[in-house]
Amino acid sequence: MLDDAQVSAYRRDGFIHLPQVISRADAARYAKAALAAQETVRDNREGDIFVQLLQLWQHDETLRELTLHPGLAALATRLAGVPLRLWHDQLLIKKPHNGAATEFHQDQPYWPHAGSRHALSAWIALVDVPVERGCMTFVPGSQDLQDLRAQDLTDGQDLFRIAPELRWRQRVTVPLKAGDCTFHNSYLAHCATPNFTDDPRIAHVVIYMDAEAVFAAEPAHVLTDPLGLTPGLPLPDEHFPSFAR
Ligand SMILES: O=C(O)CCC(=O)C(=O)O
Repeated sequence: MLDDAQVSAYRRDGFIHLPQVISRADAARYAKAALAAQETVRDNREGDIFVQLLQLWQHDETLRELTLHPGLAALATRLAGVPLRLWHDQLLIKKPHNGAATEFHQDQPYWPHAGSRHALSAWIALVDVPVERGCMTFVPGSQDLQDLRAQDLTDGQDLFRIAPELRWRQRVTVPLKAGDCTFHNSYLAHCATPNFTDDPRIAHVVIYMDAEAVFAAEPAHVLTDPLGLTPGLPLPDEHFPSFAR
């Protein structure tokens, strides 16, 4: 459970670090499933930043358990303060010595949602993720910037071109042990270091959105484009399960 001080800190800073949301043993079990999923699930991303596998909850029984975990959804709901549904999950695997940072960006501008009161991601470390293996860095408070265009996460200067004041803000880098998690607001500026180690960095990310937000025709998105959704209507539970009680 989260106390009021933790919820207030999340709402002020836009992120929170929660140690051991799952045990190390469970993290190891999910890491094994993640590595196996690389053989069966198509990589959605070109380039060196990370391998991106989407919708594990639809492809893998073991990872489905993590994505749809009611305890994790309850933490997200308490932080968000609104009923949530799953937007999507993703495994983000930085290969050993991948040589590329995930550059500063916000998440929300990539997504075709309108009327969202809150969206957030649970970034769960399935292996130890020290700074050298590609942990996340956040700009606390940057979630207040909600009118920026989408930023290029391959370009380290892109966010600062459109929000130059962010360059001078304090950054917080959060190494995670296997089983630890961070939650971050969908508007929070964040990045991740390259993987300088001999082992893969494996993160499972569960993205929650406002259950009542509606589909917007733009921007295009790989998950909604094939579904023929109607702009202005909530996303269908069948593809985006609701955690609302
Ligand atoms: O894990 C990474 O490299 C970046 C993750 C990220 O940007 C996110 O989860 O929103």
